[in-house]
Amino acid sequence: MNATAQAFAEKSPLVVISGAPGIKERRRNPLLHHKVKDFDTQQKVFEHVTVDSVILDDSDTAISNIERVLSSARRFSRPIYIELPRDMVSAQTPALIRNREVDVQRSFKPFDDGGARAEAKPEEQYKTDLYSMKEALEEATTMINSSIHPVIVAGVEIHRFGLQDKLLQLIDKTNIPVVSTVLSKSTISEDHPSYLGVYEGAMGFQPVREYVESSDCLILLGALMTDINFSISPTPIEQSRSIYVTSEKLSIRHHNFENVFLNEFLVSLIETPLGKRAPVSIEKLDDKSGSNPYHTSYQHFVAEKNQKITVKRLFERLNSSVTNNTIVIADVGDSLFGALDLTIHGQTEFLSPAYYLSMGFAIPAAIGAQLANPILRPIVIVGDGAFQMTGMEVSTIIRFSLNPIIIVLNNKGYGTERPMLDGPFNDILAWNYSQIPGLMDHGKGFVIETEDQLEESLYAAENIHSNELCILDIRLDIHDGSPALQRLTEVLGRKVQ
Ligand SMILES: Cc1ncc(C[n+]2csc(CCOP(=O)(O)OP(=O)(O)O)c2C)c(N)n1
Ligand SMILES: [Mg+2]
Repeated sequence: MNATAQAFAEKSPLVVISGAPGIKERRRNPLLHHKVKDFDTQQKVFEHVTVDSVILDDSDTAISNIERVLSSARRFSRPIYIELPRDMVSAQTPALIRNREVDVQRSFKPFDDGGARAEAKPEEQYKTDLYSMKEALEEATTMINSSIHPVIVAGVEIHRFGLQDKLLQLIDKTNIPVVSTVLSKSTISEDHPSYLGVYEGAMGFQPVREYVESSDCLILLGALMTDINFSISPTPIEQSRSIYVTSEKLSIRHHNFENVFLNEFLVSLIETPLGKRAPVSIEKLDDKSGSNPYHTSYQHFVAEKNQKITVKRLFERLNSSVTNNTIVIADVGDSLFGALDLTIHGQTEFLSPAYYLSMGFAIPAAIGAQLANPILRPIVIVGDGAFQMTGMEVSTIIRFSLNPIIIVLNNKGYGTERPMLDGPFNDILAWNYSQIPGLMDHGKGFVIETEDQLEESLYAAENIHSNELCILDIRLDIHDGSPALQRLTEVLGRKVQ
């Protein structure tokens, strides 16, 4: 349920397929095992975290209903729910009719996307309104061409709706610089010359924040307006300087345009007469913030013998393990904050639940990511607290012969919480993470206390144990934290008090 809620909040098109008692078993409403309340309770619960759902209780309509819900998942890039009573598994359906018109809207339930689209609308209202589009384009073109330093904020919908190539076309045509959000990190390769960095409000790299927040024309493409993405900043983004388009709405300054959506708007924008500018770069070697991901220590790590490992040094070293053949998966906590400073070379090679922020994402996500793309080796960065929630999925990892490198940030508990409010509730049982491969009789575990042990272990994980699961237990000081975490907890701590 929580995973589905996370997918809903972060616009991931998840398909939940759920078994149910057979239709014939339901007569006289018996107390069957697994039943919560009524036979439709499960569907009703899931309706709150899905955009469409169906119980396949009629073989005549089953196919069209499946097509409809799958189509809803694609349109809204959000989860759907399919329930299959057990005596319908082998039911015969009428022959499949191809190219059927799918009524996406038929069972679409209203949801509130932070005010974006609080009401369900009939399907035709999701078709682009050409008049609205024409006016929007005129206004957007004038605003962009007359601006002094525009910047594109590439949001997570660029990835969810497969619009990366279109984004690149817009950037190449205009030379407008681009940032990602925390949730959309690596939507564009971080080596792209027009890429400035991740915009993270107050916890981010200062020159990127200053560039974005002083822009006179922010082009927000498919970004979720979340606190983590945007507002934890002394000078947040202003609507009066923004073009804000998603798969559900478009506004330019304070004007709202009906029925103009991200994909069509982006395509049209590429075709409009937008001027080409001189390329922009920001001063990447400035290290005022103390956490500059472009600083030389990030590029050329040299391990110091017997030097106790710290979070900052760990990520500096990890940066050189991130290549075109890896995908970085970061769990919630300092795993995410530290990982934001890694440079991701490929497109969509960084995954993290950076909005809903539910702990326990990374280990199961590694299974999905590697099965979906076996070429990429996952580098999984996970806190000890998060690992204790879902870490047993390493068993599935081994069963499917997957080979992620799992970096456990072992700081004896909920490190992210300690600076805000500390107490015994932040402590967890100390596990010996490096012995898990031994327990499962597969893979290799390492204990890391110092920089040189980190260097040796990563070398072994990458060269000697490259085909198997590796778990690195990074023994950190209990109060250590990334520079980004220190800034974030300072802001949040003030709010909690
Ligand atoms: C399921 C869930 N429960 C609680 C939280 C609140 N929370 C955010 S970070 C955190 C601590 C995470 O601990 P750990 O995984 O060890 O990472 P660390 O903070 O130590 O880096 C908690 C409890 C959450 N985000 N998700
Ligand atoms: Mg921890």
